[in-house]
Amino acid sequence: MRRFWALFFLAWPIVAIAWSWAAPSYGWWFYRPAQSPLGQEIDNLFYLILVIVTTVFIGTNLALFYVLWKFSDDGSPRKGSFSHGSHILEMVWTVTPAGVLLFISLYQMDVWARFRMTKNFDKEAVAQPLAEITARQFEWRIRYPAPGRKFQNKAEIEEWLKRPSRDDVYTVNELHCPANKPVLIHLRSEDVLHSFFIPDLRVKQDAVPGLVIPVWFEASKADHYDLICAELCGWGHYKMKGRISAESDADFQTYKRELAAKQAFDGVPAKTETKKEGEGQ
Ligand SMILES: [Cu+2]
Repeated sequence: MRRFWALFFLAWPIVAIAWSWAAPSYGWWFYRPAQSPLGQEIDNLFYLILVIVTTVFIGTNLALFYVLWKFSDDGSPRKGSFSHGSHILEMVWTVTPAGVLLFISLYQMDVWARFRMTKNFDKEAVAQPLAEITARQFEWRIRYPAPGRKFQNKAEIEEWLKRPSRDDVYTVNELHCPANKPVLIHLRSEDVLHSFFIPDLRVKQDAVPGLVIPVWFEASKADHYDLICAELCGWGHYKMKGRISAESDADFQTYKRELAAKQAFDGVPAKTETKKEGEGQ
């Protein structure tokens, strides 16, 4: 029994490693590898941090095991020794974690800058934004510029963000985009804080009332991706779910044209059909 605590602390790293080893084959890991180039780099950062904390965790537990095993009370009379601390030891375990944190913060700067800093965004994506997305309780409202519309300059985009155009195309919860190239959306919120989250692409950005936030992402291949809200935004937060359909550029243009035609449909059948009806009478 006197060895119990030593074995107890030895068991945890073993359990953790065995668990982590088995997890991917049971589907208890990321449910899908990142489906975007930047997402893969974010995963690499995650794995780097995982390796660091695993090393520290195993090292700490082994040290704990050693001390508990070696110095547990075996009944023999021994005199305790009292320590008032060690300056060197204090320095080592303060400077080492500080160094590790500094390394991580410098190492991730490049990925962060590419994801967040507007000056690094893809120029083409910035010049022709895909859509404006307005989060509200509890849906994603999407506004595309008219099919074929090309923005001439930044001022025109700002104007478009301030005032909707008559030929804009609207939809809800179903965002289509071209695959294999960076696209940019302008994110806003109509009511409370929401969070625009595409887990497969490792993209997450808060939608903040009063702000218009540019967010870019790139889907590596034509596929469907979940779009969910990652900020508890009210009773219906759980159902604030959309879908991203990444497709070929041509398919995307067709989709937008069809959506625009559906929206412009006023209930009167097209001219040729009207004529036929007239002929029948
Ligand atoms: Cu929400």
